[in-house]
Amino acid sequence: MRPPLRTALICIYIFSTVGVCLVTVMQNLEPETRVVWCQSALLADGWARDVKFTLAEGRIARIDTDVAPGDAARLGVALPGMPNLHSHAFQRAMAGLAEHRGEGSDSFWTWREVMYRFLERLNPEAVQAIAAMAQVEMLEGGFTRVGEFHYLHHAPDGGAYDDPAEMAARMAAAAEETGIGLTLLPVFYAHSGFGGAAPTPGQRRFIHDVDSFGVLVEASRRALANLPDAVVGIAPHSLRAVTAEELTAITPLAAGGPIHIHIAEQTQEVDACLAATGQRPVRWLMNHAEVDERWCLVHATHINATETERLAKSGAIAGLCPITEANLGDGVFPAVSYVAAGGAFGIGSDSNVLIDAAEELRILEYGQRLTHRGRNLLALGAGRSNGGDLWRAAGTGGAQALGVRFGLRRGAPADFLTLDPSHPAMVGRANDALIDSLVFAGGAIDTVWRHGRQVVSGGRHQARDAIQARYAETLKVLLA
Ligand code: NGQ
Ligand code: ZN
Repeated sequence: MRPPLRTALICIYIFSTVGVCLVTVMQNLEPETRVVWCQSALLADGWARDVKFTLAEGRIARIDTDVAPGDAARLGVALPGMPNLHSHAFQRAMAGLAEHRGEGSDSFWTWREVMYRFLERLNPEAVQAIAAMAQVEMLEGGFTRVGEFHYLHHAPDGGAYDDPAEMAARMAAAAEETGIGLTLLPVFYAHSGFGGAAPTPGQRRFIHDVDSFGVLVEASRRALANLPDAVVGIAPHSLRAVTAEELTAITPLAAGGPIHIHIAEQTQEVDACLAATGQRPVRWLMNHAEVDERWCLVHATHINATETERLAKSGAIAGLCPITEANLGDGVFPAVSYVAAGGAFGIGSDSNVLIDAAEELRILEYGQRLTHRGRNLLALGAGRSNGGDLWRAAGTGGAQALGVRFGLRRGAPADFLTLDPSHPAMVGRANDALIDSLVFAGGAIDTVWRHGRQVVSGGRHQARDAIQARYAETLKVLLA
């Protein structure tokens, strides 16, 4: 090549590289605006057709209905994303590994032993790798925000990490990688049973006193400070793990954020609570704490009629995790009477043994059908869609439990998914009938948008390949 020509080519290369860099920098500085058009959408005030969403700075800046797509990206049917109000991300990596029969009779408590042995091997890098994988599956499964009930705080020997919020920072890092909305619920855990019993060795990575927990909550806030629209609440683990005095002492640390607790999952725990306090867990909690809209009672599975009424009237959310509750043999929450009493609920993937918003709703409804030998039990009245009512109720309740608001409206977070109405399970359906098919007939999610960004296309998360490869490497070591 002649020297002048080479010089010219080098110059062109340099200028175009600099140009591309400048454009990239400017794009990053510009608040990203996108316009997408959906055939139909479930908006906060009902179904609409031919809907154009203008997305800016993570929010829905504008909604136009009955408009032509123009040059906007064309999508199918939009639904607001589902909040996942209860997750222990690390448990995803042991999904399916506790499904073979042991020597005695297997139960929640023997599963918990397996889980404790599994978590002994987890370091911060592994926790981030597993959490990212679980969050990818959550987004693909229709969940756009997760409430991480986070209790794996310390090193394997029980000693604190240099940064007390090391593990919280890993949750934030995973959320940054996957784009999921994060509500972090740092867990206070101090005892192995009622009456302030000392924790067992298997619990040493969870333990705080009231003072060190205050430090953790503050450090967790800092760890999430740069994550868009993150929320921090608190979670007393259960009445087994927290005394009355500790509960009173830590509640103010929520500072207006959500307060979650595991409450009455196992009959053994109800019996132990009765023996220790003379009251059942939900009754005890409502007598000892101001249970209101800030609260989420996870696994209020075992409640009697009085507790059902009281919880329903309190404004708190019942956190239901139907897949895990079935998997662990917990029992069936009395959802029909609770909803009839005006109770609010949301859904969570909890142990993450299987991650799918529609399937949580399906198992929730099927538990009621099997119990009552009826159909369409959680639809709110005659002529109403079972799937549609479940999606709206769990969405509204789940969002409240995670400190945000549910629904597609102007100014709301741009957190939504779209369905492909030509999918065999969806074809020929419209509006709520599409949600019925999603929940009960295996309809599929096509795209997912979170904080205004498309994170899932064709049912697949954009970072799935890399996150799955790292997860596979992590598991190779963990399960060796
Ligand atoms: C948890 N999971 O914290 O991971 C619990 C098990 C316990 C559920 N409750 C441990 N599903 O409750 O003590
Ligand atoms: Zn849990």
